[in-house]
Amino acid sequence: MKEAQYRVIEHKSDKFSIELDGVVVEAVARGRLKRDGEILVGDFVVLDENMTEPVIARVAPRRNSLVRPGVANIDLVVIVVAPVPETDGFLVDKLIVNCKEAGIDCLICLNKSDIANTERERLVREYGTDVAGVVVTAAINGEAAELKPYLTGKVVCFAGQSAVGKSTLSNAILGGDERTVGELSERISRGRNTTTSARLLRSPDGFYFVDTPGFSVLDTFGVKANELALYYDEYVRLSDDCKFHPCTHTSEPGCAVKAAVGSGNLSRERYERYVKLYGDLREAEKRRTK
Ligand SMILES: Nc1nc2c(ncn2[C@@H]2O[C@H](COP(=O)(O)OP(=O)(O)OP(=O)(O)O)[C@@H](O)[C@H]2O)c(=O)[nH]1
Ligand SMILES: [Zn+2]
Repeated sequence: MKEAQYRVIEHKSDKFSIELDGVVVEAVARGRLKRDGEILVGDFVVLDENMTEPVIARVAPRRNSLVRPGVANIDLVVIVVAPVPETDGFLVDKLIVNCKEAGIDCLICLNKSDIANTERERLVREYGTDVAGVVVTAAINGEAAELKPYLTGKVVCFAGQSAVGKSTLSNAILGGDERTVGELSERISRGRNTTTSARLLRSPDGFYFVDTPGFSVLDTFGVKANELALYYDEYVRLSDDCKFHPCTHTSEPGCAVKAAVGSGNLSRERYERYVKLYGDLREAEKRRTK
């Protein structure tokens, strides 16, 4: 028989809340597994059959993980943007790079469509090939129907700048279920700065929401300058036609990416941000080697 794999949904001091088919059990770790980072929220674990109490014996291999706070096996990062506050394109660009580097799908959610809903086309044009989708929501009115189908059965994490509506959106999606609502009000009241551990909230529709205090997928931004272009699908596709191999698509002559930007086939704004990010990464690398 296949061993039962429990999902770690919360970690408090030396106790892990682990879940299987909606039933939550408290378990402890022994020995090496007690060390920081050995067991993360989102991990799948197997219990020690020889113990009468639930003791975690093993952690299943992770598909991916993020740090600070540690979460494993995330399926989808929802990058939330809105008409207000004005979108920080660098943040969106970096979030996408980070998701790709970590091997996590992401999608863009344009929230507050009740205020304005004119950006979808631009977002599809800029990011269409790099994300699983671009959806539109009005969380304040509970409108999240476009987003929901992407979440089913997944472990989902919301990211994006302050005040775009991440909390409102998660309430709109998780709301309605008493157990979850109770957890949510606790979530809102607990001090956001007093704890650094993440936890998973299970939604009635069968997905898991990564609830974290001050979560920032950005904390791990550590790609190399000359690898940055590998995280832009269209640049990878065009690079065969560049004169130089490899081409950073910045100052090389005969660059197919630059040509596509010039002819309007690629977003100039995103390209200009790429050049800036590339330059910043180069600078940081130079400073480190000095
Ligand atoms: N008009 C409109 N306002 C919204 C919508 N969603 C959220 N808001 C408002 O935007 C403000 C910020 O919403 P939050 O959900 O707190 O945003 P957040 O992204 O969680 O912000 P941080 O916690 O700072 O990261 C609140 O005043 C919300 O009422 C929406 O769909 N339409
Ligand atoms: Zn090039």
